[in-house]
Order: sequence, then C-alpha cells, then structure tokens
Amino acid sequence: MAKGKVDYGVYLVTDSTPAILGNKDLTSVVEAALQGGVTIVQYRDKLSDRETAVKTARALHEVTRRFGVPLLVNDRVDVAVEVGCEGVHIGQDDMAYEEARKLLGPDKIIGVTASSILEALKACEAGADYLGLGTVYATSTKKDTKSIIGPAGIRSILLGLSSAGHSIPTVCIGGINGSNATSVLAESSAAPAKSLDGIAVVSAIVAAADPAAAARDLLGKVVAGRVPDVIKAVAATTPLSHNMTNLVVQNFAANVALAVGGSPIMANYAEEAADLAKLGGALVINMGTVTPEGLKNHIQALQAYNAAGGPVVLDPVGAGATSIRRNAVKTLLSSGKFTVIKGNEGEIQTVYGAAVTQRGVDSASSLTIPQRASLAKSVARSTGAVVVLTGTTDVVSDGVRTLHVDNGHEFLGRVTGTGCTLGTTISAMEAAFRSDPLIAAVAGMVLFEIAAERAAVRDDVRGPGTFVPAFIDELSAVRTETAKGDVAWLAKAKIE
Ligand code: 3NM
Ligand code: MG
Repeated sequence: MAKGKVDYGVYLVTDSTPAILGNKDLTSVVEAALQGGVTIVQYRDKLSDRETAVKTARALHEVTRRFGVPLLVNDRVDVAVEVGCEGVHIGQDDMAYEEARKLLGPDKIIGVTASSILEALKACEAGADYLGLGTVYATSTKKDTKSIIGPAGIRSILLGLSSAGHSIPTVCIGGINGSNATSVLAESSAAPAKSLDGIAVVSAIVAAADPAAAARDLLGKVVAGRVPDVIKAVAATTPLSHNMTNLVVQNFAANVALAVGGSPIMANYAEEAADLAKLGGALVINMGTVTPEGLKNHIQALQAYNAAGGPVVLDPVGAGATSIRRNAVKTLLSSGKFTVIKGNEGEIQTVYGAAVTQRGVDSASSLTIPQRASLAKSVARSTGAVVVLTGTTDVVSDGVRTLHVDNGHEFLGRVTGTGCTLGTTISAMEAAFRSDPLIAAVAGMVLFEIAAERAAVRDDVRGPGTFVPAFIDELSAVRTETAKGDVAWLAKAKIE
C-alpha cells in the first residue's frame, strides 16, 4: 500500500466503549463500514491492556487488508509495530513524531492531530503524512478536547498551510455526521487554495444502527464535496478533449466539450495522437462506428496516450450487438489501459465478458441495482479502470469505492448521442483532475445530469428537440457558476 496513494476520504476512528459500540462486535462493525465505503481505519482504544489491543488490532488488520485499506493505531506505536499495520495517529500529548518515525521507519503512515496553524506547520515540517484537524464540534465521544475550532478554524488552518506551500492531506474530526458533513466540507474548504481530503468520524459510524449505510452516506457526501474542485480545475485549464468518435455525435460532442470547459478536437486519424497526447488532455475512444481501419486507429491512439500518461475514456457503444464489436472490445482491452470505461448495462456486461474469461453475456438482461454495483466493481477490478455504468440509477466504481448517482432526466434517453457526450464530459474532467479518477468521473456525471434536469424544466423546452440547446446552455451555466464559487446547484446531487 503506497503511502502516496492513501485515500483519506471517509476516515473511520474506532471506539470500543459500550457507550458508542454498544454490544456490537468491533470487527464486524469495521467490516460493514468498509463495505459501505470507509477508505482508512484508525484503531483507537485507550482502555484495553496491551495484549487485548494487539489481538484486536490483528483482527482488524486482517479485515482492512482484505479491503486494501490502511489500518493505523492511535497513540500506541508499540502495538502498530508489533502488528505490522500501516501506521499510527498521534495526538499532541502522545509520543513525539520523531520518536514514532524512528520506531516505524520511513514507509509507515504517521498522522498528527493539529488544532492550530502552528501545530499544523510544525507537524508538516517534521514530516507527518497527513493531519487530523479539530476539534470541529464538541463531541461526547472525546470529552477532553481542548479547542473547538469549527469549520472556520479548519478553513484558516487550510489557508495557512497552502500559503506556506504545503499540500499535505488533511481530514477534520469532532462531531461530524451525515447531517453536517456537507456543510462542514463546504465551509472548511479554503477555495481556491485547499480542500479537506476527508472527514474522520467515530460515532457517526460506530454508533450507527447500520454502519455500512452510514459509511455509504458519508462517502457520497465526501465525493460530492470534491465535485466543485474538479469542475474548477477544468475551467482553469481548458483541457484538450480528443475525441475519436462516431459520425453521429461529432458536432454535439464538440459543443458539449466546450460547454463544460474543455477544448475539443475531433481527430480520428491516429497518426496525430502522439502529438495530441503531449498537450495534456484526455482521449475518448468511442466505438460507435466500428471499422477495421477505425480499430487500428483506436489501438494506436490508446497506446500513444498510455505512453504519454494521458487519461483515456472507453465508450464501448453497442459492444454486445455484434461479434465484430465484442472482439473489438477484447482487442482494445488487451492493447492498453483505460482510465474510465463508460457504458450501459449491456455494454459493461460485454466488457465484463471480454475482461474476464468469456462467460455468458446477455445484453438484454436487466440487473437489480446491487447486481449492477457488483458488475461495475468486478469490471473495475479486472481492468483497473473506473467504471461508469449508466442507467436511471448510475453506478460508478473504482473497485474499492462504489457510488450510485440518481440524477438525470428522461430527455437524455430521447436524444441521440447523450451517452457519447457524457464520455466527452468525463474526459475533460479526467484530464484536469488527475489525482482521483473516480471523483473526476462522478463530477462529470453530476454536472451532466443536473444540467439536464435544469434544462428539462425550462419554460422554453417543450420536448427533446428544444432540450438539446437548453442542455448545452445549462452545462455552460453550471460550469460558470461553479467556477465563480456558486455551488448551490450541487444541493440537487443525489450521490450515495
Ligand atoms: N479526536 P465523533 S475529536 C478521536 O479533536 C477524536 O482530536 C478528536 O468522535 C480531536 O466523530 C475525537 O463521535 C472524537 O464526534 C470524534
Ligand atoms: Mg491521543
């Protein structure tokens, strides 16, 4: 587990006291929370003797490892060393950072609590891997907290860190739950300089009746909180969206790319790809009109973007429809790496059949939402791509985090090329926001679908024909509002 790749999004801190855990089993609670989407776990236990603590940490480590999520131990560095877990979290009154680092070595994660910019800067300069900022709100989980600093206090620490040039990951802690997470994230983020990387909670998950649901809810809110960062990054950089797409959508896709803040180029001739890949943009490979010549071009361009480190979005249009397309998908998957694979149920099932050893592929089947989630997750795991499975409820998965997006409008299904232009939209997001392809994909999805909702209810829209220009207007309006810091539209986002 490389330190630099840790996802601090939904940070679970455990508590074994009856007041919070009740009579539940801690390991089962943590496992459920991981299923729900917790991205990092800290075992915090101030009371157990050493032997019990080591035993519990071992049991937790077995679970977190299965989910590919780091386990840290609060304060008790010796326990972390003995268990061999991924690191520790130390408070201001715990062991000094330098001593902990000596015991753990350079590769383990060490997080430090900070309540002020001075503490934050000191921890950064010492070499901490992340900061826990707080206390946000007074909480009965930890009664001896010293400074209650609120979202405004978090914001001023973030501002201080970014003006000192530190990009260290940060989470906040203290009284955060499903009802206040969205506003804490929004009020804390020191735009444009620095946003929180996540939220740390104890009781919101450990004391919840359904820890998996609580974790899922928080994950949706954390991801939604990052959406403006993605759209702003596109607005700030105008990334190239290189579309190799079908004959039907060229014009529409180019207009959508412009509306979301990208710079489109519709270039199907792969000899250009090596030069275009150097411009810092992303490639969309859309199989809408497949030909032998086209496939050769797609492979060459895919490999050019892979070589340049540029994101590539695969849109396997009609993948299951013919044996030619099924084979084309197989060839593409074995020719390079995709950042995102976007398709409807039948298309993603075909990708699944091509990525795993051929299993029965029934493009007409209609899966339940949990089945769609597990399909998206499997394809994400086997391909290493973020999978965007579109439908009334869209599913987005990177194999670890799986989210549902419940936005959109039926007009999107009554106009040609909307699926393809979603691929184009996502490509612009991926190009501008490289640090987290899943968040970039979700941002593209909600921008696209909420713009559709806004367009559909406009007075001048009377059907699918008038919808298209209004949709392009709304994409552009949502992007402009977001770039100016007005993110009221995000209240409509249904991400879970
Ligand atoms: N550390 P809940 S507050 C473990 O301010 C911990 O450093 C804090 O629990 C700090 O999510 C806290 O239940 C407890 O409010 C947070
Ligand atoms: Mg402590």
